[in-house]
Amino acid sequence: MSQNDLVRQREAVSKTYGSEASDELCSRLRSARSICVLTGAGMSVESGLATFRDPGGLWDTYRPEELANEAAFRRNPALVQGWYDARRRQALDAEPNPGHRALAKLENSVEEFTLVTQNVDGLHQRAGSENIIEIHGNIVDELCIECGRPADGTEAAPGDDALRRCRSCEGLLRPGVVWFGEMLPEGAFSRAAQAAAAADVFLSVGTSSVVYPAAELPHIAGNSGSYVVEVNVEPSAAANSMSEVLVGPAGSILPELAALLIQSQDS
Ligand code: BJW
Ligand code: ZN
Repeated sequence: MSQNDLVRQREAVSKTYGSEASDELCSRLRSARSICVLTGAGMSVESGLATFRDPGGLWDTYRPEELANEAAFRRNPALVQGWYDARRRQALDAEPNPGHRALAKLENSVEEFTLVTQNVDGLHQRAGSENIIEIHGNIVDELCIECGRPADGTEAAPGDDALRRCRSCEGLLRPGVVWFGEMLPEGAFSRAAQAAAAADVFLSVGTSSVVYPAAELPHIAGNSGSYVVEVNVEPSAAANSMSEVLVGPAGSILPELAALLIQSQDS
């Protein structure tokens, strides 16, 4: 988005844009019984992992249609397995950042908390979050593309064609993530939509809000009366429909939000 687009987008709406929570958000957070958070790739930038669509992101080199769908995998399995192997190693080597840890703290400070993540890197779990719905799967998992049998890790030794295959049927192993055109894990979206609708405060963190059905969640929350807040280094495609937009890195803003809530409970 150009600087002019950004200014126009900011002028077009009357809501709060800033890096600090408004008084309204402070009071909504303090009285919230239920909080739901949706996270995207921006959440893990401060852990050293690239986003998809930002300059220098994962799709600067390959377009999504070359990698993140079943047809691409069948066309060039070595490329796709190799790309996911590299990303799996990066995810396992990365550490949760202060934003991940702040969400884990938030979970312990409110009666109901649901974390819906589009991320496949497992960093929320490693930061201590518990009630997590991984709507796009997890990069650590692998399964057979033909029979669905989960890999057990012993398939790692490459065969003649250097591709990992299923022990039962010799089918190719694919990552346990959700590609374009595929259904989300069973029940995952309906549970996420329920949590969004029940939330007093809904946070949309580090996502461009262009991939569906995840991008519906802030609207579901807003239509059910939630106070819907975006946390992003720049306003996303959904910024206009937010109650408030906090512009800045998740690793700084989320710890501030968690501190607001925790301090108010201590006093
Ligand atoms: C920071 C930051 C910092 C940076 N702090 N912020 C309705 C309308 C139109 C299309 C569809 C529709 N419904 C379904 C579709 C089709 C499709 C879709 O959405 N297409 C659109 C792109 C047009 N959806 C699907 O196919 C989904 N399935 C489905 O709907 O099933 C039903 C169905 C089945 C069959 C036929 C029809 C329907 C599945 C979607 C799967 C998405 N998969 C991917 C790949 C996962 C595997 C992998 O990891 O490789 O998931 S795509 C990719 O995008 C990945 C992400 O989870 C997802 C979202 O990206 P995200 O997280 O938002 O990242 P970015 O890079 O886009 O944004 C990063 C943001 O961070 C930016 O805003 C930065 O500013 C910000 N940021 N630093 C805070 N420090
Ligand atoms: Zn198989």
